[in-house]
Order: sequence, then structure tokens, then C-alpha cells
Amino acid sequence: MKQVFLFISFVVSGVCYSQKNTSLKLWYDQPSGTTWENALPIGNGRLGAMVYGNVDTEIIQLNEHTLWSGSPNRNDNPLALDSLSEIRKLIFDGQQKEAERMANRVILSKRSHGQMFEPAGDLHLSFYGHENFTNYYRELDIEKAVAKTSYKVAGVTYTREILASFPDRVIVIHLTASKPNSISFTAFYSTPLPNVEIKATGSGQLAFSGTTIDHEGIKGMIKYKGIVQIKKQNGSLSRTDTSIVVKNADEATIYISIATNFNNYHDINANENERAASYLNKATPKSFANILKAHVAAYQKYFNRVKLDLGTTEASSLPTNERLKNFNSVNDPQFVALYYQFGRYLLISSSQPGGQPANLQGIWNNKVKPPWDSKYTININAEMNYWPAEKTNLSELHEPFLQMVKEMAVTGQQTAKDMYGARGWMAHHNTDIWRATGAVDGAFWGAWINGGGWTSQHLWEHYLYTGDKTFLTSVYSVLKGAATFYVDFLIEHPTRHWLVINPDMSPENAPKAHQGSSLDAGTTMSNQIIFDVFSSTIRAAEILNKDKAFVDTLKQMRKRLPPMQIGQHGQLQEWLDDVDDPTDDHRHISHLYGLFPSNQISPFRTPQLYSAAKNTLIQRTDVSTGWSMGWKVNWWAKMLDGNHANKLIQNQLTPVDARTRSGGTYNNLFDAHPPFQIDGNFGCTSGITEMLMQSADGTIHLLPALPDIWMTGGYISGLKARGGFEIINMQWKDGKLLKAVIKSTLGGNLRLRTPNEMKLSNGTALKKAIGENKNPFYYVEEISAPIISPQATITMPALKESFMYDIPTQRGQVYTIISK
Ligand code: FUC
Repeated sequence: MKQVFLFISFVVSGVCYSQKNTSLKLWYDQPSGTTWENALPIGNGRLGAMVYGNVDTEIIQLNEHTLWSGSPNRNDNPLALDSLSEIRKLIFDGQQKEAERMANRVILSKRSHGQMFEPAGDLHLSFYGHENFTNYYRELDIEKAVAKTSYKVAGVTYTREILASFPDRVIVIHLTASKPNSISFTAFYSTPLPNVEIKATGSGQLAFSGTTIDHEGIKGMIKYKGIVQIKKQNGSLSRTDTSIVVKNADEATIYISIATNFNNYHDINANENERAASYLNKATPKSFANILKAHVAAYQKYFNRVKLDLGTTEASSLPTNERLKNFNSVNDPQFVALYYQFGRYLLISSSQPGGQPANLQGIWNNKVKPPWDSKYTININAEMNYWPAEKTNLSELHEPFLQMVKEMAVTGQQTAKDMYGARGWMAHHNTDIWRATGAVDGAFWGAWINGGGWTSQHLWEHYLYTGDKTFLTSVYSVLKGAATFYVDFLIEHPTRHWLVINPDMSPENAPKAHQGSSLDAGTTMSNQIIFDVFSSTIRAAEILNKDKAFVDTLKQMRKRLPPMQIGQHGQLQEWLDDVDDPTDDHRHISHLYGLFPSNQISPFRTPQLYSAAKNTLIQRTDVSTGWSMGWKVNWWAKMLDGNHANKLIQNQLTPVDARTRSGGTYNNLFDAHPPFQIDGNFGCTSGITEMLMQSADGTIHLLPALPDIWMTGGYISGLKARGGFEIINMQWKDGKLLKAVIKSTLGGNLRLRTPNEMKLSNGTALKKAIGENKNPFYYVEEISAPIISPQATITMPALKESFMYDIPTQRGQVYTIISK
């Protein structure tokens, strides 16, 4: 440890490195006012809150993870089956527009287009005579998951702390003052939802209850109950019908418990009153200090696993909104580390085992009709939310998403059967708390078939990181079901004779050649997804020694999928025909799924495709919506181009109102699509990890894409790599990897790729790697050679020199390598 500390406590050209990083705070010298995106998010995976930090009337905007519109429902359109062959024919005949018209009639849901994640109302705290204040300060401490506001009125310093306790399942606010008897306020509740009963009851309690709204013909049936309990020290407590009044107290603690009748997507028979009361009654006997202690310990169990130091400069001394404004014109590497850790903070706060997965807004929403219903878009956004989970050492927090996949594997079976006459299961491009798997929004967006295929790959990824065979056994049928759907649904292309999906689309994009219709057959992204679904199912079956005949079928069919193609503009073709427009800057670049998150395109194994993918990335340009820029950080990291990845981080870390159409970041560091959409936060945290360490493509690649600006030095600890490896820590200086300490939790070959020559810490030389990596977690499927247009110009990548070593490891052992 001493050595580590010595290394990281140095100063290089004004940049200071210190492991004692005390700046993991978002802080401001202004209250939020009325702007929701200025408020600071807290959450425990079940409850979320946005803390405004306003002085005379504080607003705590509340959320509960299961408070959704509607009730258990399905949204399949069974008319699809009868028209399927006609739609397919139209698409194969080049009549996409006509096919889309028909799909709108027969594939699109005639019922719900997905339900909405609903707000749980606002708690207001009105403080008498606090209009004029000085010394204002508010912060979100992401090392502790506590928000704080303080200010001075008439010589008294007032402080509010607020947290969403992980172990106690309540939100707790603690109000203190520097002088006794100073705390006087009125607490009241408001909500944008209709028909809510609000009632102050005896002994400092304010309760609210209601039933969620109907939406698109689906009856709202989530019953919810919130109880706010105020405890005070000295002073007095009274109430009106709908408010609690505290006068002249020394301090006050406010406990907020919210619960619903939701058990799971098909069972809403819980008792919300009993639930809310039981969480509250367990929490209220505890002091704030005790709740705080248990909360911080539970939170840090996750958060402290990863530490990142990219250096600290003078620029870091300003409030967060100022740093955001300045970021593109000053050197503020610590801001990147803060943003990185904020992504991890948001995942811990919005996704806890047993709860709902982080939706488009995580767990934070104040609108009755939120953008895209604040649900789950599974043609990119929901998957992106979980990209950082495994690699940033938050594997357990992947669980809510994996559970959702398992549940869609149940609801999606009927969709596969009723709509497409296929076995297995499928989902279209959206789902919600009811795990609806029908097609929504319009055929242009919704007739996408691969929601099950893509999400199912998260199960396989979880296995690749953890090596947990019990888990793999338990989810095998889900993987198999996703593959089975494709076995039944793929059909032979009439002229090219490959097996293709039809109807198909490359999410939300349409080539000009298709008269504005997105519908097509055999798009590149679909082929890549099916390749992965087949490959992971084959591998899982082989590991579990199951289903030999089925494996054989999958292997035969996999060979007949279309290969990737390089088109006339040197681009990776998005569609089966060479119809890409090199001036198209659409935010979805779905066919680069093969580059990331998948691993079918590699600088080392498939240089032509790699070069084509690079051309595509350049043609599509950088600036786009928030999540698209987040994806691009990952892609440029996979391109081993740290400077370009950093440029995307700069674009993303731009105040949103300085731009017109494109994404950026709000003052509270929420990502802007715009509007707020959390996937960009998570995508960027994943991308920053990919710049520092990648564990696909047969190796653990250390420092694959370090930008010049981070070259001077840095430190990261706790990243996870596939195959159960943990990068306990890693340090670099002047672009050189100095040292890496790696733990093997599963044993097996550790193949490392490093930017400079390394040796073992005891001075022994490392064995140069040759041939395939024998570690099964690093097995790379071979893909078919691409078809290349005669007009395409392909520049082979000029790769920086790197070094590859093999270390045979033992389970539980730690290996330290140092630069040679
Ligand atoms: C997809 C994207 C949009 C948005 C929505 C939630 O439809 O194309 O940009 O992110 O999801």
C-alpha cells in the first residue's frame, strides 16, 4: 500500500495525484430554484428523491420503483401471424413502405404502447423567515450517498442532510441548527397525480395514498401509500388537516416510507399500508446517526470497490456547474473521475437486487407523462444502463435487469407464438414494469424483433464475468428460448440465400432507398445479435453438457447467417444492400453492435471490418444525443483511439443549454438526450472503463486507449475483467504502465496485452503469449470473412505496438507485474 501511495502522490505539470481523493462531491453555491435538473438525486433502488436544496421552501421530489400506471396486461397483436408471409414478401420485393403500412395495422399493438413510470409527489418543508440567507452551500457526497444543504439566517447556521437508506428502506432528512430552538417549519405534500388522499394524522405523521392512473385503456391498479413521520427534539409539534407544523425545535428527523401493492409483473396483491408502516416502524426508533452509519456502510460496500485518479488540477476547486461550463477549455481530469464515479453512484442508487431495473431515468421522474414513459427501450437504452455493471465491480446490481430478462422470457413466449408462430420467446423494442413484449410506437420503430435476443446476452455476460455455473444452469432455458425463436423465425433470403430476419430493421434508421421506411430483411445488427445468441447458447449448452442435437442445429444455421459487408464508401454496411448514405449522421449506429458491446470486430483479428467500422464512425460524426455520444466513447475506446474517445467525453460534458439539438449534461450531471435520459451517464462510465481496460478479444488489454491528456499519470483500482479477474489496481505514468496487480478468482490463463514491456514483480520475465488464449472465458468465435465492395477503399489500421503475455494462474492468487 505504501508503494501505491508514494506513486500516486506526485505533481506533474500542475496536475496533482493523490489517492486521498476528497473531491467526490457535486456541489453548488446556488439552490436549484424551480429547475428539476438542478436538483440532486438520491436513491436506494426502491425509493428515489430529487433534493432541490431550496432555502425557504425545500422540495424533496419522491419516487418509488413500482409506482407505474396500468396493471398486468399484454399488448401483442395476434393479427400479425396471418399477415406475416405477405409482409415478408413485400419486403423481399422492395416494397418496404407498403410492408410498413401493413405492419402498422397488424404488428403494432392495438392496446397499450407501454405504461408509464409515475412520480410519488413532493414533500415541501417551509421555513419561516428564511428568505434572506448567506453562506449558502449544497452538495451530493457520492462517497457517502448523502445530500446536504446549509446556509445562515440571522447568525444561525442551518443544515439539512438527506439520504435514501439502503438497509432501512426509508428516506431520512435530518435538520439541525447551530443554536437551540431555531428549527421551525411546516411540512406538506403535493402531487401531480389525481385522486390522492393527503392527511396529517396524530403525532407528527403525514400520510398520502392513491391508486395510479389508467393509461391507454389499461386500468391503473397500483395502490400506494406514503407515510412521513417527523420526530423533533424540544419545541412543539402540531398539525392542520394536511400539514405538520414544527416550532422552535433543536433538531428534527423526518422519515419517509413509501410502498405499493406490487409483488411482481403479474401479482399486485401486496398490502401497501402494511408495507409502508412496517418499513417506517422499523426505522423510526433509530437515530439519524445510526441510520446514517448503516447506510454509508451498505453503500460503500459497492462504491468503494473502484477508485479512479486521473489527477487533480486547480480547475477542480470550483462548483460543479462552473466546472461543467469550463470543462472544454481547461484541464480538469478530476471532473472525468467524478463523472465516472457518478455513473456508478447512479447505478447503485437506482438498481438494487430485488428491485426494478434502472429505467430511462433510473428511478427519478417528476412527470405524470414522462418522455418515452420513462420505461425500458431495449433497442439500446436499457442495455446501455447495465454496461458498467460488471466491469465496474457492481455485478450484483445487474440482477434487476437479469430478472427482467427472465420475466420477458415468460411473457415473450406468447408473443413469439401468437404473433410469429414461433417457439421460444421474443420482445420488440420496448418493455415496461408489466413486461409487455408487443410492438409499440409505430412499425417504423416498433417492428424490431431483437429485444429478447439482445437482452438475453446480458445473462451470458454475467456468466463470463463471474464464472457462476449455477447461475448459468438457472438461465440456460432463457438463452435457449431466445435462440429457439430465431431457429423458427429465420427464413432464407430469396436471392442471396442467407438465413435472415424478416421483417427486420436497423433500429430507427431508414435508408433513402426504402422510401422512408425502416423495414428490411437481414440487417447487419440483427445478424450480429443472432450470431451472438447462437454462439452463447452453443457455449452454454456445451459447458452444461446439454442439448447436443440443438447445438448442432444452431451451428448449421449460424454458418448460413449473412456475413458482414463492406460497402462502396468503405463503410460497414448497415443493411444487406449497399445503400448507406455517408452523410447520414443518425444517432443509432446499430451495426456497430458488432464492435461494442459485442466483440465480432477487432483491430487484431478482423482488420478490414475494423477499418470499415472506423469509416462508419467517422461518417456518422461525433455530436449527437447523449446516449449516442456515450456509445461512441465505448466505440472509440474499442478503436484504441483514446483521444477521440476523450473528444466524445468533452462533447458529453458540455452544458446542455449551450447547444441546440444535441446532447450534453445538466448542472446535476444528469445526461441530456435531451431531455434527461440516464443511459448516457452509464454509457460514458462504461466507455471510460473501456479506455483503461478491455477484457474481450482474447486478452485483458491494459490501457488500450489512454488519451494524451491522461498520459501524465493515473491510478485505478477494482475493475473486473471477464473470467473472474480483478484488476486490484493499476498505475501508469508518462503513458507507460508502471504496475498492475491482478487477482484471479477462477484460475486459468491470464493473457495480458500491455502498452509497454512488463515483468513479474519478483523480476522474473513474463512468458510471451502465442496462439489462442486457452482460457475458455476468452474464447473468441470466428466469424465469416466479410464481403467487400470493389469500390471500397480500405486503409488497414496502423496499430501501436503492444505486448502480450500469458500467466497461468491459480484461483485466489494475486499477480503483480511491473514495467521492464
Ligand atoms: C430510442 C432512441 C431515442 C430515445 C428513446 C428513449 O428510441 O432512438 O433517441 O433515446 O429510445
